[in-house]
Amino acid sequence: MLPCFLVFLPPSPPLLKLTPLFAALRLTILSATTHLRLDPLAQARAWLGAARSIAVLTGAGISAESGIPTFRGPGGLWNNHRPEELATPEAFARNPKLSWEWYDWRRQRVSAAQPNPGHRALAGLEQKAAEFTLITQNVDGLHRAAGSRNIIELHGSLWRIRCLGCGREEENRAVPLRPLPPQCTCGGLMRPAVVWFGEALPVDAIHRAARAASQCDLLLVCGTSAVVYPAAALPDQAIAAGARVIEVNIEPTPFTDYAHLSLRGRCGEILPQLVASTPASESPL
Ligand code: BV8
Ligand code: ZN
Repeated sequence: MLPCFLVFLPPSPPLLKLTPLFAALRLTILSATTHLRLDPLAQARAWLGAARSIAVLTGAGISAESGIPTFRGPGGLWNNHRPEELATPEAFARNPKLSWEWYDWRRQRVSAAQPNPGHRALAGLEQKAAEFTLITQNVDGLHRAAGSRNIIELHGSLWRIRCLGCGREEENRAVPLRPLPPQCTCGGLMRPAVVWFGEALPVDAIHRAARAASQCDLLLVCGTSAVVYPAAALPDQAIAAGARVIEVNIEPTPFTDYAHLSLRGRCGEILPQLVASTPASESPL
């Protein structure tokens, strides 16, 4: 990056002789460092407006303003159980009823919640962008409820259940879900159709996500602590492929130093501002 102090170096007397040359140099530096001066939100809008292909990666933070506890934030704990303890095949095998009571509690919280302005802003952005892919780690289904369409649910959905016996999978929106644990018509035990820690992600989902991240012009990373893999590797893949990456989070994350821009604030406040003035994408980046 160009040493910015150069930008503000007043022309010293000897340099006056070089005035035309100095002025030209200064102009070059000024134009080359334009991006250093636009306020971050304006810069983000400019990049978003110029992007032809946009991808977005979201985490629990985007649903926080809908009243859904995040994994690592306040209220993340359930009955003194850390989510990572409950979201595992071992926890389910140990006590399927306890695991289902947690998922049924989360389904009840989500069914009482509404998408927030952050979810809706992304649904609006999808309408404007020439190419748009929404990659979410969330299993709450609030992006779809907000009107987003091209969604990759990397970690599955709270609203689908799968039989451990015959493998049959179905959509189930019963709230509360009774009896717990639910049984399949084959008599098998049903589990939530989510990806638990230690389990592989659906191959199709992770391939589509990796492709979207490495082919986009701009990746928005919203409300994620960026610590759970392989999802947390997607921003690095986007940067490696030459995309610009903008992070939106109320606090810094392990990814912040790598982002081209990190906008500090709540998704429900920043995303509407970001998307509102973004023109429908015509020009390539
Ligand atoms: C796998 C579904 C292998 C279930 C979930 C050591 C190093 C690297 C990796 C590993 C390792 N040890 C183990 C692993 C692998 C592990 C992993 O990454 N562990 C982490 C903890 C280190 N990954 C796995 O196990 C994956 N599988 O690796 O399989 C394999 C391969 C082949 C064959 C067999 C096996 C599976 C990972 C998926 C697990 N399932 N969810 C359920 O939901 O019940 S993960 C779950 O946790 C979420 O989906 C999400 O991914 C993650 C939580 O992260 P976030 O969404 O970011 O939420 P968090 O609370 O952490 O942060 C919220 C953020 O929002 C914060 O930054 C906060 O500041 C911000 N925020 C809050 N409010 C707002 C906001 N921002 C803006 N606005 C606001 N209003
Ligand atoms: Zn079955």
